[in-house]
Formats: sequence, structure tokens, C-alpha cells
Amino acid sequence: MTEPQSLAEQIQAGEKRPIARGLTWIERDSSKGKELIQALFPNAGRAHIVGITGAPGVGKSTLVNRLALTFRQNRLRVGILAVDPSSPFSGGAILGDRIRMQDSVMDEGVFMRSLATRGHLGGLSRATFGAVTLLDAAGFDIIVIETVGAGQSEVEIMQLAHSTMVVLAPGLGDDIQAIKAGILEIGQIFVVNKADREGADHTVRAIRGMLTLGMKRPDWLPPILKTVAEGGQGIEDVVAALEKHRDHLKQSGRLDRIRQGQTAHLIQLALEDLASGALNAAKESDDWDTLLEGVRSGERDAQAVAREIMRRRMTWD
Ligand SMILES: Nc1nc2c(ncn2[C@@H]2O[C@H](COP(=O)(O)OP(=O)(O)OP(=O)(O)O)[C@@H](O)[C@H]2O)c(=O)[nH]1
Ligand SMILES: [Mg+2]
Repeated sequence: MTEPQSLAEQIQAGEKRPIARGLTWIERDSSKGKELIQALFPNAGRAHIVGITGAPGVGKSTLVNRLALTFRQNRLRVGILAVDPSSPFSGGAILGDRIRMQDSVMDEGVFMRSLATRGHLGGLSRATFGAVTLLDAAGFDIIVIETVGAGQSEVEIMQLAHSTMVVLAPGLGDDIQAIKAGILEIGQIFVVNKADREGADHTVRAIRGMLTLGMKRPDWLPPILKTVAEGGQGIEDVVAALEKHRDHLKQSGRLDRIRQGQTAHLIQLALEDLASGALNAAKESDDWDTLLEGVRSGERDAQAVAREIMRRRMTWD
């Protein structure tokens, strides 16, 4: 048995240290990490993957903390991934998250981890896919992915989720801006947090207005819920909305299609690895300069060379 295979077994037994180790492999995008994901994937697919996004400071982490406590009361195991595409080392924010998570981190049923950008952003959504697969195979019932904002990379990361929750707070016109940034498209549940502050109802109305205008999902009407995450108000409604959305996905057959999409994604990742491996090998080969010159001068076309590079790789394997 290879090292990744034996780690996969320990992870499936739900042991925390192997889980942390596996996540490090995945974050580094190492070949061990890749083998691990392949080994775990068939045992994933049971968890409810919940994405939570919204502007900085709207109360996402506070809400996640409250949700985790409620899930635990229902005896569900919760995995939390805090993903920050905007900074390579989001140490500060994550530290704050950890402190707030203390009460549930103590609990064996909650596992929390932050994923930061190491290198390019594409790598981050790749790492998130791997981390979700790992936690899913490790038996967590709910996996929460928290990201900041609504840029392209966040949208990409949120596509890994079954249910995407967009969190807003009253005031500052943030609501409208967030909606403009394309968040409307990805939100299946809207939460107006900090409802203890003035203007919460106005924000709810603004979201509702926008939703009715741009409605593209007539089979699911995104609920708009008010919460005070700090005080713990409205959390039960959020949990209920998540359950309802999960049921909707199941009944409409969409959950199966999501799983198919994930499987296709796994194959795509393997294919990308194969292609970049083939290219690297070609660069090492004696006739690399000749290949380049052939394409540069127009003697051969790039596609033919690409096919040859792949063919060489296949015969070596
Ligand atoms: N008044 C009020 N404050 C809240 C509420 N929920 C969270 N806060 C406060 O808002 C601040 C930001 O909360 P976080 O949970 O860190 O927000 P976040 O969205 O995770 O922030 P980033 O991860 O930095 O984007 C903290 O000081 C919280 O105590 C709420 O319901 N009402
Ligand atoms: Mg946060």
C-alpha cells in the first residue's frame, strides 16, 4: 500500500491528524495529494456542501460559528474551510476566526482549516476541490466553505458548493454593489445579518427587488432571511432553509448532476496533470529545440506537435 493509500484509510476513519496532514498535501498540490484525492473520491459524495460568501466584515465567520453549534446540537459533524483568494497569507483574519470558533473547535465534531493562495488562484479552487473531497470522505455531514467577496475566483470556488449562501449587512449600499457584482446569480439563500442595525428591512427589499428582476431560477425561490449572528437570532431559519434547498436539489435530480460534474472535474484535473507532465518531459528531451523551431518556422503545426508530445508520454507510462 502506498503512503497516500494508507493515509486515505486513516482519513476515512475520521482521525483528525491524518486529515490535517492530507489537507497539507492537497494545499501544496503535491503528487501525493493528487493520489490521495483519487483514492478518497469514490468515498465522497455524502456531505452537504455549503458555500458562504459576502463582503468583508458582514459577519460570515460569526454566522458559520453559530451554524456549526446548531449542527452539532443535531449531532452532525461539520468541516469548515475558510478560503481567502485575496491574500496569500490571511493570518490575521483566520486567527480571529479561530478565536471565535473556540467553543466548537473544542468539540470533536468540528474541523476547521484555512486555505490560502499558494501561487496562482486556479490553484486555490483546485485545493478547495481537494479539501472538500477529503472532508467529505472523512465523514463530515456538512462542509462549509467561507470566502470573502464576489470576484471571479470566489464564484469559481462557490461552484463547488451545493447550496450557496450570500451574506449581506444593512447600510453602505453594499447590498446593491454585491448584487451588481454577479452575486445574484450564485445565491440560493440570502442572509441579511446584523439585523439589529438600522436598515435591515430596506436591504431585504432591495434584494427582493433585484431577485424578481433577474429571476433565472423559477424552480427555486431564494429565501431572504434576517439574522443577528452575534446574538444567535435567526439561525434556525437558516438551517431550515439549507435543509429545504438540499431536499430541492435531491428531488429535482440536480444533486446527481452535481456529482457527475464533480466526477468530470476530477478527470479534467487528471488530464491537466497528464498534459503538463508531457510538456515538462518534452522540454527535457533532446529534440525540444527542433520541435520549437519546426513550429516557429511553420513547418509543423502546434497541434501536431502537441499530439506527438502526448503520444510519447503515453508510450513511456
Ligand atoms: N451588530 C452586529 N455585529 C455583528 C453581527 N454578527 C457579527 N458581527 C460583528 O461583525 C464583525 C465582523 O464579523 P466576522 O464574522 O468576522 O465577519 P466576516 O464576514 O467573517 O469577516 P471577514 O472574514 O473579514 O470577511 C465582528 O466584530 C462581529 O462581532 C451581528 O449580527 N450584529
Ligand atoms: Mg471571516
